[in-house]
Amino acid sequence: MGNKQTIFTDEQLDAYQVRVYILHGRYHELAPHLVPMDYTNEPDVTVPLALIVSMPELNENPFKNRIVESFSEDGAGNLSFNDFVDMFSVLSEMAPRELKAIYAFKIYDFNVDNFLCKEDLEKTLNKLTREELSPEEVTLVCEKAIEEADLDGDNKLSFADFENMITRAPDFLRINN
Ligand SMILES: [Ca+2]
Ligand SMILES: [Ca+2]
Repeated sequence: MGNKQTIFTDEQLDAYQVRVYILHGRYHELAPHLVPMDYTNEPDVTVPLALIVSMPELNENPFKNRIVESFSEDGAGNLSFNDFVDMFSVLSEMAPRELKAIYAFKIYDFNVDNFLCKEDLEKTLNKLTREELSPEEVTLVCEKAIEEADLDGDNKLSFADFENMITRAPDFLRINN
């Protein structure tokens, strides 16, 4: 975080610091027994997934567990304060599209093998549509999506294939609702 000053204007930096300050208050509130108020020495603390997903921003989100897992350095959903800040930055409306794409890919990769296979996409589509499509429709849409986006023909989507897919179907970037 040391080079933020060179990337951001003073005004943006102030806004960033205020946001981090507010987020720290909320991080502390989630687990007052774990999280100290004084964070100047960046203590080695994490808050478990079960507490994070109870937050109003995530509570109703069908991807909540995958979102938290994707931002946790240990992969199991325990978030350090830095992970927590990163998560809210990506979920914010202002997040750059490229960053959203990177995390959407991680979130949809349910079996964490760095590819989106048909099963990953089916789970994703079921969640995005809140189970409103029939299993046949889901299979059809996912087969079609892979067929159209799969640039190297291995029948699964790498990140490059996924970027190809979201240029046609930007709805796949709506991870925050
Ligand atoms: Ca996968
Ligand atoms: Ca492929």
